[in-house]
Amino acid sequence: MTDKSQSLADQVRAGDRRALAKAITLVESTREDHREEASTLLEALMPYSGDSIRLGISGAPGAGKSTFIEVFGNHIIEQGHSVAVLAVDPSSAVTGGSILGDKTRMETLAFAEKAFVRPSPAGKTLGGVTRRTRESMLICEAAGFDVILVETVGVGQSETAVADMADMFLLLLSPSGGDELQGIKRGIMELADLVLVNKADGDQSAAAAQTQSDYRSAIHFMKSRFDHWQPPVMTCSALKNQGIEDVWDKVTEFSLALSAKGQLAKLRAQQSKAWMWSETAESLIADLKADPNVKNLVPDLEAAVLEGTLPATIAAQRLVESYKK
Ligand SMILES: Nc1nc2c(ncn2[C@@H]2O[C@H](COP(=O)(O)OP(=O)(O)OP(=O)(O)O)[C@@H](O)[C@H]2O)c(=O)[nH]1
Ligand SMILES: [Mg+2]
Repeated sequence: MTDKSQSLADQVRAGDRRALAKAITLVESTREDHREEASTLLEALMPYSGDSIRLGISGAPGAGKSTFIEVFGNHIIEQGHSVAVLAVDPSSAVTGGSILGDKTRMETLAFAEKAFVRPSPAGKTLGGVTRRTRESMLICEAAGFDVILVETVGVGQSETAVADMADMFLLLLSPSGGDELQGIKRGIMELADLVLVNKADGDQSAAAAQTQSDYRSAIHFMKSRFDHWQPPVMTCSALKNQGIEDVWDKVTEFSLALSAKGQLAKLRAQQSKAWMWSETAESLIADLKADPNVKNLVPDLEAAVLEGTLPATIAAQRLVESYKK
């Protein structure tokens, strides 16, 4: 362990904000020497992580995630907790960082003493972002945050990534007029431990109640993630700050139920194991792609596969064979 990593680890544990931000920047860095430093830092902080409620929050663009997190985060703080907000934002590569807008919507939370709001790095692959987010989560826990909110825009694959690192997955919806299920894929619905219909206010109240009842019937026929938990469907208004308490109560109820049955430890152990394998796969692929022999082969093989003259399976075999030599 280098002195540098150790002293950064100490500062993080002491609750030093700047050290925390620096530590996260370090794990987000793609520089080879930074990776090594990051690993020692993580190893030093690992024993102090894990003592939090990890909550994944997802919803379509405009569902009100940022507005919700602002009021929800403040409520959690009022209950005596401290909250870290991390974002997995696969769209930021395209939009150049919608999270910047988010920060302004989380105005009071971003400046609250017991909150830490971290935008996601822009321009990274989803895999890269989620790897860093998971590590950032551990760092925030070691820094003493006992509630971690991981936010993602619901565009498909990122929900699975977030559910894979959270204890509980909350799906935020807008009220919809009709009875169709907002184009939310069944797979995503099945991830949800709590479905929350936001914007249940003003002239959208009736639509919100309708949406709630539609989802209640839909979810009834789905397999829930945990034996002892039937995902509730609730309504709230982030804008009017209504129903937020009930959501937090449900979250703590879930967390207690999961811990009591020993399911939380089991879930996290499984998540860690899956993480190990996905890390292994990612670094193997990176290593393979950097191999000079492989590099030489790639253009021809890709061209042949694109033209349809070579089956992808055979091309893949050749790449792996040449890597192994
Ligand atoms: N009426 C009403 N409007 C809301 C509510 N929550 C959010 N909104 C509005 O919905 C719009 C989108 O809210 P955001 O919080 O930015 O939504 P988001 O899900 O973070 O959006 P992206 O970050 O773009 O994915 C804003 O104009 C909010 O003011 C609510 O409870 N009621
Ligand atoms: Mg937002």
